[in-house]
Amino acid sequence: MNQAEMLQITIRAWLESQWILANSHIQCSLFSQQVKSWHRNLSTTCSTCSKSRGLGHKRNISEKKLTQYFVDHRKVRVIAGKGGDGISCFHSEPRKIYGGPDGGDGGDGGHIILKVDQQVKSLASLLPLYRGFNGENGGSKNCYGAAGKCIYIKVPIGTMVKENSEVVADLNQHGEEYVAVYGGAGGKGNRFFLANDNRAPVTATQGEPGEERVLSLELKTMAHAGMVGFPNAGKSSLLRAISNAKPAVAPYPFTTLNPHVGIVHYEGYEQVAVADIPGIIKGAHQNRGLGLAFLRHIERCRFLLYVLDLSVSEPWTQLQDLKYELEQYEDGLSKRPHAIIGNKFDLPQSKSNLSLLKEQVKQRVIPLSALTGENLEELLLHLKELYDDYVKIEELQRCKPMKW
Ligand SMILES: Nc1nc2c(ncn2[C@@H]2O[C@H](COP(=O)(O)OP(=O)(O)OP(=O)(O)O)[C@@H](O)[C@H]2O)c(=O)[nH]1
Ligand SMILES: [Mg+2]
Repeated sequence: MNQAEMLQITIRAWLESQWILANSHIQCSLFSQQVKSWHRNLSTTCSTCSKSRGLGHKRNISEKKLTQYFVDHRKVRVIAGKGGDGISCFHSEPRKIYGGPDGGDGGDGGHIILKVDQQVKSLASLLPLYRGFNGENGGSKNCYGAAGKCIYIKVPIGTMVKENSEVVADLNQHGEEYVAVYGGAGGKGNRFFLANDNRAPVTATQGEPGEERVLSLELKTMAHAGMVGFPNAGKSSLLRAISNAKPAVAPYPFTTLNPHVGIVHYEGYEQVAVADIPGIIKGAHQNRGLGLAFLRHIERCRFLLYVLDLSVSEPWTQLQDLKYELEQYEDGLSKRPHAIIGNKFDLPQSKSNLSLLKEQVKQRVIPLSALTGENLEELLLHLKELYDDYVKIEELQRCKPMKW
């Protein structure tokens, strides 16, 4: 082998080694890309990775937006389905000319039913008009038409149904149903009219139209305890302190525009529902302020928590005014089992106001601070006592106590 051939072999070997090196580089980069894509795929499905990435917390809905979602009054027009028509026809087949009447009946129209669903929290999803399904017409060969399906309208617990301002139904239990309108009966086919004196009837009747009603649905908050107080007394702050509910809190009146319900958990899985009812003002029974709309919610509560602002002078006048408003709205409403709460006990002027309040009011007053959490235990224990008394009374009257 001469020198030139030796040089050629070395160059070829060097080129081959370079090619292998380049190839392995390409493969490596392809592999690393593959690993990256696996990682990307894995990271999207892996719960720990997604946790570490920090999913954004769902923001609380503002009170203003909540007002759009929370609807506690709706007028609906409900029209049940029409019954299907019966038909008139005669059976005929080869060698059987006079087969007799065989027109089937029409199917009944579908009802429209209000059904309580505890998942539904407001009347916002209700439409202004519901039309039921019509029944099918009857057919030849004695075929009956199919009945129209029922339409179920889901409503929240505590829905009151009124017609011409008269209460026609009060729906308080999960799963309870109220037939708002009945579907029309199906018409009769001519087979129905077959009789000894009429062997070939041609009569068939039409289906009846479905019922039609205009109903107003009103939602009354169902809770064991209802917090009643003037605006800014600290009702929402108190509800936040004793439950997981998150009503808006701000240093101006009428922050809360809708009732909020919070659940207080006790031992043995007992749950007491407490409602924060928007502020009542003097003249609320004449529809001043947020007015009658919210007195209606108080009516449903089994016992009341009067929340007074101890930082304001003469706090007993708040209690008198609140009781007066409730009494004007409904006789005996202010006398329901109740507790009197003196809030904002942490403020300096509250101490002297509390002793004055105790002189004026003979009942027990629970001083506390929703802001600092001072003396909340006393309220929670008293709330349980009120709840236990309510359950006992319901059981004595052989009624089922409301469970949340
Ligand atoms: N110092 C002090 N401030 C409180 C206490 N409780 C509530 N506040 C303040 O009082 C103001 C009104 O509180 P809210 O809880 O919004 O009062 P509310 O009764 O729900 O008011 P409306 O929703 O308007 O009816 C807020 O600025 C609270 O921070 C308390 O115990 N101590
Ligand atoms: Mg409030």
